[in-house]
Amino acid sequence: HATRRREDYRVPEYLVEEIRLTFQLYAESTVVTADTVYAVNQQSTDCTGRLQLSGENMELVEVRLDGRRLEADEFEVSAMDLILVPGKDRFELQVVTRIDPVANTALEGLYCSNGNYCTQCEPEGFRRITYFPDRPDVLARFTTRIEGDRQTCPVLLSNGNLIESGELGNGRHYAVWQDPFPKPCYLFALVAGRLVAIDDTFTTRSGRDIALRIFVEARNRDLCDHAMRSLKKAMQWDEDVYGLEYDLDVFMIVAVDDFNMGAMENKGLNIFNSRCVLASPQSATDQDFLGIEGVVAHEYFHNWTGNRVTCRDWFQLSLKEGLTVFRDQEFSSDMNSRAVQRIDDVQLIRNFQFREDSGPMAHPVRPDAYVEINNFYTVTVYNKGAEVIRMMHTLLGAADFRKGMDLYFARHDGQAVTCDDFVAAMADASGVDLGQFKRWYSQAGTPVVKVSGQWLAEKRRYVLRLRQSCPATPGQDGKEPFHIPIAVGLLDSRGRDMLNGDRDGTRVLELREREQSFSFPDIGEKPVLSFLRGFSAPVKVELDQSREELAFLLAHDTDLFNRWYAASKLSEIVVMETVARLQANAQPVLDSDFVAAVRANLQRPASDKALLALALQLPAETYLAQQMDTVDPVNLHRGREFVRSQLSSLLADEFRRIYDDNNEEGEYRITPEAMGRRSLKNVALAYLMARVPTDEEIYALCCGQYAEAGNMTDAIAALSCVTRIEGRRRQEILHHFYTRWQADPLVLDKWFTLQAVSPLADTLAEVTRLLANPSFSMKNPNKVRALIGAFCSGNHYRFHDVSGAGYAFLTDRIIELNATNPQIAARMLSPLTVWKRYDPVRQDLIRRQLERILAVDNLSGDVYEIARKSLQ
Ligand code: B3K
Ligand code: ZN
Repeated sequence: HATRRREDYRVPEYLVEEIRLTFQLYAESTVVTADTVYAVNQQSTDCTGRLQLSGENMELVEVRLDGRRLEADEFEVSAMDLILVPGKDRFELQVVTRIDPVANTALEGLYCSNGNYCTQCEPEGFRRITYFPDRPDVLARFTTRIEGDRQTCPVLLSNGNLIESGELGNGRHYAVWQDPFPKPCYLFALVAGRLVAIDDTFTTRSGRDIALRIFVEARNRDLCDHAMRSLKKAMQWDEDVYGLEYDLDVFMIVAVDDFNMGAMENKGLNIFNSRCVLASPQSATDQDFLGIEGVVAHEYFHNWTGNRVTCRDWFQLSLKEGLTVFRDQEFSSDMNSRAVQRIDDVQLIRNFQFREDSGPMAHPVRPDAYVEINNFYTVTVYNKGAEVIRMMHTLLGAADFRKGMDLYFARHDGQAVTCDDFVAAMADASGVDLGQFKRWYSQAGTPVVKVSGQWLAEKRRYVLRLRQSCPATPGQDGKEPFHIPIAVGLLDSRGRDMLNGDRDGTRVLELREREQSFSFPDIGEKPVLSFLRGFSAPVKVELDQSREELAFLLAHDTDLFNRWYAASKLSEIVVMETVARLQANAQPVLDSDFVAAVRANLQRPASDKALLALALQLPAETYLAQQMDTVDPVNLHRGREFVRSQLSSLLADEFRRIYDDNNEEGEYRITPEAMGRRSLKNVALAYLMARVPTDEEIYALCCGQYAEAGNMTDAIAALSCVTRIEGRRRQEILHHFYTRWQADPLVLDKWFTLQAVSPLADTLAEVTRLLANPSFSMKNPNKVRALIGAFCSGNHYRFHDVSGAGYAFLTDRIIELNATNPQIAARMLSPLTVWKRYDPVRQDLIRRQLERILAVDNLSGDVYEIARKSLQ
């Protein structure tokens, strides 16, 4: 398992002028003929004369150089590459390979899903199709001819435009696609199968008509409207906000059931996990609708940020991913509620990215080394990467940021570039010095900002003292100070912003030193500090704020994000205090000021219901775990449940009123207001159901909501409450749901997940039984995530049972998946990586499982890298 390093980058010795591919599709034996025109790269200084092509998991049938078939001694072929010395500067190579799409359970390269053929080539899947320079800085024009059976594969698709099609006899037909834009091979795609198309059009601002087409299996025909609407909105938004138009005559999306991640931005032919396309109010929740809108937009936006301008090497992955996540977040903010979107995005950073940053897999946004690049499609590269872009947006302002984007495209359209190139465009367009800022790309770890504020009455001045530090991460001991934009507000006693003259009463401070003070003149009364508004930087804040101040911010902050933050901080303090009491064997009591603050929040007329719903939710156990020196899963769970059940009984009337006031469900809409109302109602229901012992009337109410729900959001909300409570009715309702949705694999994913995240004592036994359910399959990544992933990553309490049974269970599954789908196996490892945060007994149990994994024969590079780093 070799390590690859960013510093070892060399420009390619040969470039590709064009590649013509022919696929003769047969389920177990597809023949691929690749005719490729190579030419020596004038830029290259390595003159080895050797052409080294990557290739894995296929049979090499023959190689021809300018038409002449090469003898076996004229090339070298190994399990990973093909090497030959062409002896000329420009030549055409024909490579014929044979592959088995049906046996391909890794879902990388060409594979079959439900009898349909599809591909996944990013990052290094093209090398499972043919021998090729499988690296993103080799861009080529692709022409693809597909031959297949007309019955089983009426639809034959690839990138670009269809230039020819026809019959072949023997029941077979063909299609030829040509992509006019040179692209790296990771953007290549092929789809063939029995699919139906949903058609629409979009007219660009320059007046070109683009055909939009979503391909799905016939049974899913009616589930594409939302994805199509989302696509059109995304196309419009990219024109409006960035002046970016689509560039081919057709844009296609294909939905497949077996897919390792969410979706893939192949040029003109995006391939999606069906989970990120299909939706109806009956079968998808509000979260699903939002998720689909976001992913459809994300993949579409890649057409410019990723495809037209791509990455020089995979260390630069965040160049396209961080930027495209930022773009999809902004799109979703414009389409829905900006504050809710921000809170969701920040929760992801706090719950998962901070955890990654503090564990053995911590890496910079632009990593320096990897064993398996698939392991670096992480929350750090994607979501912290998006925060880095957002900070530049904050530092430059929207107008200069846009100038920077324009300059980036003007300079680099059609090129494969680096994160440095992106930052240079931003700096040059705006005149802002981003030299120090670039440390966000190179230094891993979450910076900590320690804050102290002082109001000097006699000087009418407020002084803020900030100190930054960043903990060591693997391979990076000392860190240089970051350039951090810190947005702050100061509120007077009536909750009004005092920093007038600043935008929205918010001032952006630029923290560059390890220690720096900022002074605010003309502050005539002691202000309440609203710090890090909108989460202006991905940092941890150490700031002693009293419960009174937090309650005040929760009630009055003009920054809606910080209102939520205050609520979440307040509940964190209260839950952690309860946990500490439980650990000390003391009787827990609920702080009455906290109850009063929550009550006030419930009684205030809710201007934004979605925000109120978010403020009412207690922080997740996975987040709270990070706040403990030694994680204590049992008391953590009990403490959090204690707070929930206490709030439930003390505020039963308020929750009931909120529930009743928001229970009117007319025609289903997915507007922000309607989603906000549903989420508030369902948070109230969850609190009502958290009462111990269960209130019979409430239980009936909950079952009634399940039975009468006209949409999946309400049905799942009710079902999720029921699955947390033992009893016969639980079984009946779960059985009812299963029977009702048996034919819909995406809805069944929810059914698996609800059982996996249940806090009940026999959850692991239930999860183990569900592995044998006929609707479950270890070959389908969605199912693996829905059941095994949900239990191990979403059920902190039961997974970390001190018997170690959860750890052994996960390890067995990882070993099984290692042999079929290494990417998914490696993903599943993440809850084991943070073992050092637990007590000695659990540490020992987890370490033994990690060692068991490392002892497996034929361990994939994917699993090896994460298990190895975890033990170091
Ligand atoms: N670019 C793809 C991710 C490919 C992941 C391969 N393990 C999806 C996306 O970010 O849009
Ligand atoms: Zn992406």
